[in-house]
Amino acid sequence: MDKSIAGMPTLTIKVVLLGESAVGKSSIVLRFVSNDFAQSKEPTIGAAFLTKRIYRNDEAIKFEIWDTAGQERFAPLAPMYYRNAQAALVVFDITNEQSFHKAQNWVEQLHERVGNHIIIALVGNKTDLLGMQNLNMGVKKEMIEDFCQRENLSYFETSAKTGENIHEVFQAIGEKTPHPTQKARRNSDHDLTITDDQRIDLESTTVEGARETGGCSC
Ligand SMILES: Nc1nc2c(ncn2[C@@H]2O[C@H](COP(=O)(O)OP(=O)(O)OP(=O)(O)O)[C@@H](O)[C@H]2O)c(=O)[nH]1
Ligand SMILES: [Mg+2]
Repeated sequence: MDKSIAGMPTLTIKVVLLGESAVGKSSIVLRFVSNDFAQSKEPTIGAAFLTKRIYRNDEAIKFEIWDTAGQERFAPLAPMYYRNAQAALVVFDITNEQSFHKAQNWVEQLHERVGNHIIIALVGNKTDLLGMQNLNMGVKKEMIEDFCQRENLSYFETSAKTGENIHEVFQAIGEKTPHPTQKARRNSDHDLTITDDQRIDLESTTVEGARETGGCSC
């Protein structure tokens, strides 16, 4: 059920998820949008687009989410998705140091190419695995803290599996985004927008092995 209330001002926020393959980007989105989790999930091809509304006081926040593919062959597509985004979730797997270094690269790329026009949240996902791992195998806390301080980032630890902190990450982005008065669009329910449970999978000709944009699969 679309719970949007006619006439309610809606702040639309474009969010992009970036990070190495298999860190859990799609799982974070799935948990946020549908409160669901899939133990074995196919890697994303190109990117997926989903939307989700949340309600805060007397306004709605509509997240337009671009869930990018982490496989290296799709990396050239990323600027297309982050260029117009207001916020980025840069995700790594908290048990995998290599994925943290990749996240650092994404943050540096965003700062270089988008400057301060984008809100960045660093997300360490899969906290549910921490107890099961040898502690030495996880990403060192000091390393994360140093990086966040240096780059002035918010940091969240999440588990798409248990749902820990997933809603909080998006809520924090909603709070950090400048208020509607000048920037946000006020949409009525009659606007031609994509509703919460529709999704588009994009596959681009520019990438080897991928096909032409498929359009809406709804
Ligand atoms: N234990 C655990 N597994 C997770 C979590 N999040 C994702 N996974 C698993 O990790 C695997 C990869 O998850 P995806 O969400 O597909 O990862 P992705 O970052 O979207 O990967 P790409 O689409 O290839 O970029 C899947 O088998 C998920 O079930 C988590 O919080 N905890
Ligand atoms: Mg994915």
